[in-house]
Amino acid sequence: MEYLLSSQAASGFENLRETGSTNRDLLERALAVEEFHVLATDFQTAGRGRLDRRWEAEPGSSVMASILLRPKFADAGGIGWLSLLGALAITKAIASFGVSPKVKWPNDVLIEGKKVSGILAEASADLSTVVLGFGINVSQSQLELPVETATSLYLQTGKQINRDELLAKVIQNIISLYGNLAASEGNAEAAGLRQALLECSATVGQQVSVEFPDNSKAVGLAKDIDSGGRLVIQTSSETLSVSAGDVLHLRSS
Ligand code: BT5
Repeated sequence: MEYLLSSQAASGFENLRETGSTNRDLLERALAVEEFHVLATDFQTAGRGRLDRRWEAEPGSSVMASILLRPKFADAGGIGWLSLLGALAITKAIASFGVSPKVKWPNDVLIEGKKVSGILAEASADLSTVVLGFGINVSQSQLELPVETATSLYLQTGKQINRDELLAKVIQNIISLYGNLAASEGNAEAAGLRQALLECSATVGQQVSVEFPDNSKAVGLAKDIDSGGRLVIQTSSETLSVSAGDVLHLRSS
């Protein structure tokens, strides 16, 4: 697969036919590459999700890539926005192919309630670098997808979308949204990022159940996303700001 458009959009670009994880590879190479270097692959044998979960996709069926960022924000809250920034960049890119995606906090892009894309932001040990990795399901049939809750752009549009064109748009959107966030010193409100995200949020305004990494749970109304990218939940007894957890959208009865 040729990635001509994508290589023009990034400051440096490599596509590997196969690797373990583009996030792992780019973190290992963090000191050797420039900001906005992109590593893409046609197949991952150990694709990572959050909390040791897996990202799985058949060879050549999806966009899988990671981009290197070196955030130096005066407002430390900006770091907490990076996976949401990635989700917004993907949402805008996908919308240009005629679908209506939404962002599910903290790192999913959904079309009609099904997951078409997942984002994983990982920092280097010295915190100088953040690698923003993303998988976008492009050409899979339902049988080729790893879980029932997943969908692909092919299933949603009936069209085979060019992966280079899609990845180039995502890279351009990430660089542009990140430029605004950096110019606002990491303040997502001043950068217009918070407003743009709220406009396509599938989560804010919903009754949700949140499962925390320690397996405890909270149920309430998702009210807002705060300056650190945390989900603000109103439960029957308190207001919680959640920085990590899995959200289940509850149907209103
Ligand atoms: C994510 O984690 O959604 C983040 C996925 C990030 C993947 C990219 S690919 C390029 C880069 N390199 C990496 O190694 N990773 C990044 P999480 O929210 O934890 O969701 C993981 C869950 O999504 C799994 O447990 C499955 O239930 C589901 N899943 C796995 N593969 C999927 C797929 N192709 N489409 C939709 N859902 C999937």
